[in-house]
Amino acid sequence: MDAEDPLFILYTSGSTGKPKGVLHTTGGYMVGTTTTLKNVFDIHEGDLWWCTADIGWITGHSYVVYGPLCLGTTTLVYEGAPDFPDPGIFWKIVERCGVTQFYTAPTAIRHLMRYGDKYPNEYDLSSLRILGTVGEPINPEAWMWYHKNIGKEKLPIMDTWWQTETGAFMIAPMPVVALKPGSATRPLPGIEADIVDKDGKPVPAGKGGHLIIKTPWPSMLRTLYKNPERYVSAYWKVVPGDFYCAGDVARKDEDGYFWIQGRSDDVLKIAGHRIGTSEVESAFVSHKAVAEAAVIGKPDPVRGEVIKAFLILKEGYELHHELVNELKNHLRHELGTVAVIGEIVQVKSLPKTRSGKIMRRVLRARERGEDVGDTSTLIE
Ligand code: 7RM
Repeated sequence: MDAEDPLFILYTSGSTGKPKGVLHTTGGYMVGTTTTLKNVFDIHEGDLWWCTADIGWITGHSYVVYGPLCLGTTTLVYEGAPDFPDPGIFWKIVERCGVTQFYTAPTAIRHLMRYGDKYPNEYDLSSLRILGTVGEPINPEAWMWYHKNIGKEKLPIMDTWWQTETGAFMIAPMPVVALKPGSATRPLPGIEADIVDKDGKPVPAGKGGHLIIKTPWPSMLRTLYKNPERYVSAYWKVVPGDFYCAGDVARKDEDGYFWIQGRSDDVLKIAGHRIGTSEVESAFVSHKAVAEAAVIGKPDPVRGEVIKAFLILKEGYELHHELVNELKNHLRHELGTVAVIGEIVQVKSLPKTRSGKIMRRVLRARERGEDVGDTSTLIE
C-alpha cells in the first residue's frame, strides 16, 4: 500500500450529532498507533497487552488490532461483558493469562467498583505493570478504586486523551511523567496542543477554553468521507487560526497539565459561566448515594440555564426530598454557587454509545420533546 492509501473509514459514535466518516490512511496511522502504544505503555518483548475495548470503536482499531500487531506484541482479545459470569471475569483473565498492561474505560471501572473489592482480591494481579484509561475524564473515585484495588497502590495509570479523528494518543503520560489523578498530563512528544478562547487566542493557566492542536501528526484523519466541506467546518473553522479544533473544552494548569472538561457541545452556560459536564458529573458521583450521573443544561428565565441531573443511585438509595437537598448541598460544597441545580431525577440507565460515552444530546432532545436524531449506536 502507499502510505496515503485509505486504510479505513470509521463513523464517529454520534454522541453529538450526525455521524462523520473519519478517514484514516495506511502509513501515518501505523506510525501513530505503534509509537504511542510502545512509548506510553512501555511495551517490551514477552509482554501481554490487554485493551478491553470493542473493536468497532477507534480504541479497538488502534489498540486491540493495528497498534499491537504492527508492534509485534501479543494482544489479548476478549469478547464478553465485564460482569459475566461474575464481576471478577477481568481479573480472572489477568491472572490466568499473565496480563502485563491493562487498558480500559472509566465507565467499566465505575461499573465494577459497585461490587466492591471482593472480586479483584480473589485473583493474583501481580503480573500487571501499567494500567490505562480512555474515553472520558476519569472521576477521582474511579481513579482511586482502580489505583488501590487493581494497581495495589503501586502501578501508574496512563490517562490517554485522544479521538477517533486523532487515531492515536495525543495527550498522555509516559512512564517517566509524574501523574495527577484526573489529568491526561501533557501532550506527547511532537504534539503541540493548547487551549484558546473563541477568538483563537491562548488563555492563561487555569482558564477553560477550546482544546486545539497546532501542528500535524502522523495518524491524523485525512478527511471526512465524501464530505470535505464538513471536514473543514467541523475541525478547522471552529475558532479562528490555523489549527485543528478537537471539540473539547479543557484547561491547562500551572504545570502545563491538561484537564478535559467535556465536549464543547455539552457545555453548560449558567448565569454567564461556562461549566464542563465532567466536573459536575464527577461531583455527583463523589456522593455516596450516586453510581452514575449525566447532566444537561435546562433553560431558565433568570440564569439562562440551570443543571438538570440524571442519576443512577447505588443500591439501597431512593431519591427522597432529603437526598435531593443533600445532593444540592454537596454540589455547592464541591463546586461553589455557580453550579445551580434546577432538577434532579433518578433513572435506571443512561443513553450511552457502545464505548460507554453518555449521549447527552439524546437527554437534551427528550427534555425538549424533540426528535432525537440518529440513535443507531445507542445502548440503554
Ligand atoms: C479514544 C476515544 C473522543 C472524545 C474526546 C473526549 C473524550 C477520550 C479521554 C477523553 C478525557 C480522556 N475516541 N475522551 N479520552 N476525555 N480524558 N482520557 O474515546 O472518538 O470515541 O471520543 O472522548 O471528549 O474528544 S472517541
